[in-house]
Amino acid sequence: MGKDFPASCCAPAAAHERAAAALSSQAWSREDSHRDVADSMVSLPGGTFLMGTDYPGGFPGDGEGPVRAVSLSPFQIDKFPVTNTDFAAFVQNTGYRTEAEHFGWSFVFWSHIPEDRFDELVEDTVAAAPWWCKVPGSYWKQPEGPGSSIHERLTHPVVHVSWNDAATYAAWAKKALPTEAQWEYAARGGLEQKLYPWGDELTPNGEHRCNIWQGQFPAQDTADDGYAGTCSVDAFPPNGYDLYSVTGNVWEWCADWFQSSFSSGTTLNDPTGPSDGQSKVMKGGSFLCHASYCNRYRVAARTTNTPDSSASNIGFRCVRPFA
Ligand SMILES: [Ca+2]
Repeated sequence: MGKDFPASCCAPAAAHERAAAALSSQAWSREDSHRDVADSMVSLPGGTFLMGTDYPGGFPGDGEGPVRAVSLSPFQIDKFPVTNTDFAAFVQNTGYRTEAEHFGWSFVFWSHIPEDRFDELVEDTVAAAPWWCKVPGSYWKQPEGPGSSIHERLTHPVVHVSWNDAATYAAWAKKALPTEAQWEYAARGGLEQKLYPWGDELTPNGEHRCNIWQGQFPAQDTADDGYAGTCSVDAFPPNGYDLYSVTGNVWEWCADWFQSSFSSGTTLNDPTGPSDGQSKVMKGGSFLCHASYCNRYRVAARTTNTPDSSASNIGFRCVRPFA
């Protein structure tokens, strides 16, 4: 499997039939939280930066290049991806049910499903990416389906949230999803044209700086970085702008519709992407990204998924205009 393999390694797209929406109340107490990282935002001055990459080890088909100048107005962005604690507060306040709940299932990575319950829990797998399992009853609060919980993962990023879910949360929080340009500018942390939020070396001085995959994908994750699956949003040091968990851990939804061709002509001001499309941009890579298979944990890397898709490695963070 080479680098031409489609983005289904990153996160599978769902072919959903719309289900009738019905609100339900879900009990939750914020006192269950170990720590509250909600509403921690950083203010960024904006300005002009170089977006994208011409790095030869990237994925030209993803539209990572060419490098182009982008100018941004000042904005604020969450230091952390939205956590399970954050999302629980939203659900408690609004009674919101995610699309995974409406559809009755989501995608779970195969090795996170208990071996002795695999046949019971898994309804189907993705033909082109059989490590993605359709698990009825999996959603943000039951990340591996019935019998699983987020109890020990309250400071982990929420997962199994679709783009539509993320946008609804953002509106509730009086925020918005970041444009891809905002996300990438913030992720770069003030560095120019570096591969990662901290520089060009994946493991400086042998230290892991993000939660990705080690070992043989998809058979064995040796978790040399300390984690197989998601980890707490503050498990690794922040970048130069004090943003945590920028690369690895979970993919993060952006506001933009996906396109794969850009020009490098004139400086773009506050670009928001195409006016319509089929799927949304995701940035940052996830705990499934691996150097030999999907090195999309670089700041310029990108992938895409349909707005109603969800999986166990997709989350988000929010922005708001500089007040
Ligand atoms: Ca890991």
